[in-house]
Amino acid sequence: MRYWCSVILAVMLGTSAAWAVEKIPDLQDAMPQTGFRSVLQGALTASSPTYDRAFGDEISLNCDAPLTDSVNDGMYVEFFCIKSTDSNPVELVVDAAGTDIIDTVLTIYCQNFDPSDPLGNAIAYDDDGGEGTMSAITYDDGVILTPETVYWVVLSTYGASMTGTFLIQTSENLVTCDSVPTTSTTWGALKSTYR
Ligand SMILES: [Ca+2]
Ligand SMILES: [Ca+2]
Repeated sequence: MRYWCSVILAVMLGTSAAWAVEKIPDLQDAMPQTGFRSVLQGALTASSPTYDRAFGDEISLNCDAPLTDSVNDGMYVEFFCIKSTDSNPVELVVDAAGTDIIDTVLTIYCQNFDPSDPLGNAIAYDDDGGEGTMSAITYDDGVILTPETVYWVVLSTYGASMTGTFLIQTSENLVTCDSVPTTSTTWGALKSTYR
């Protein structure tokens, strides 16, 4: 309740100082999540990288989903390099049973995902499409990824100072791209942004 009171207060105050102090994106020590699996998992902690989370609603398969700036700057974030193995929709569901972040946000970006430009290059965004405040992009959303093409799944908190574990169940046609030769190049380019 105290959280929601804070949210309401923050809305009333607009973009005032009710939200946490902004942080500078820091991906220096972030590591890409790899592995061939249908589960994406990890934890957001006080040492996680941060970015200025966007806000959105619509899906665009042309990598131009209309995202807008949000007041939620400096959100903890983790991102996964993924690809689809076919032309069917993909599904990603934040599993409440394996997640203790109280409110997640899930975004899929086309390559490249640039944390310093969170409004660009997105294909899908979801805040509360899953259980409670958990995020989910489901089959009926129709998010079709071009096979063998790199995309980025970005999992962040909704609000400031939220931490905890997360577990994202994914469809079988979604795999992480450690076997994709461009991964290291992509990651290097991403990290070089902050060096
Ligand atoms: Ca912002
Ligand atoms: Ca949410």
